[in-house]
Amino acid sequence: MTLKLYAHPFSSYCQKVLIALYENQTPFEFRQIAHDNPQLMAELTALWPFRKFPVLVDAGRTVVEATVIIEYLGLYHPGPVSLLPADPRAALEVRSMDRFFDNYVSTPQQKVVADSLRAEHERDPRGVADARAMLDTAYAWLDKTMAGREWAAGERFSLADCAAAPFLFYADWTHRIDPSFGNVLGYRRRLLARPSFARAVDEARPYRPLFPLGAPDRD
Ligand SMILES: N[C@@H](CCC(=O)N[C@@H](CS)C(=O)NCC(=O)O)C(=O)O
Repeated sequence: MTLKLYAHPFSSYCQKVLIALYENQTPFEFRQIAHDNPQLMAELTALWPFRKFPVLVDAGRTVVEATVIIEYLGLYHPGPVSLLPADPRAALEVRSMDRFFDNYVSTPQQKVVADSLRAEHERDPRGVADARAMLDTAYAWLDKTMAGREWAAGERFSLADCAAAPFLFYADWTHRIDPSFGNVLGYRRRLLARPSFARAVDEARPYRPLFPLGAPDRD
């Protein structure tokens, strides 16, 4: 039975999983999230009442959380590109970098964007300032960490790079990466050149007008 992915092409967490699927050319049915499609939204709500996406369905089994979905694909639908090293110690470094990108790049980036969608009287300036400060700290830490590394956990493209690609992509749109962080910017460029991510970026182009802070004319 075909894998079903409930996702949207413009969503960063969905792109994280799409990269893994594209790396291995894994076939799947794209169930595209559309808030004006009540049937689809009811399906999503029944699968995962938090209505967060991506959600993967494999022969009646529901798998949630982008990281877990990617690990699940590696276990149940493996392809030629392994995104988690077999050596548990090397895998720990990959997971550690994956957590960094989720918690210290994506979370503050989403905070800034979500706040911009709120009505003026519901905004949280202190929370946004903290989120921007966290992004600055993350860029500085990553710049040091990436010195001499091609990919997030070293020489091989991994789960951590699936996270880094969309999160650094949108983080730079949201809170510009300072030009002094050459290692981060070079890494972001390598990610954009990776065919799996380039495909996800291209598929999301039509939705750029939806970016609430205004999509820059680049990338
Ligand atoms: N922790 C989740 C986060 C998923 C997430 O935040 N997805 C966003 C799209 S990028 C979403 O569902 N937004 C809709 C909402 O929050 O209602 C994961 O790792 O998959």
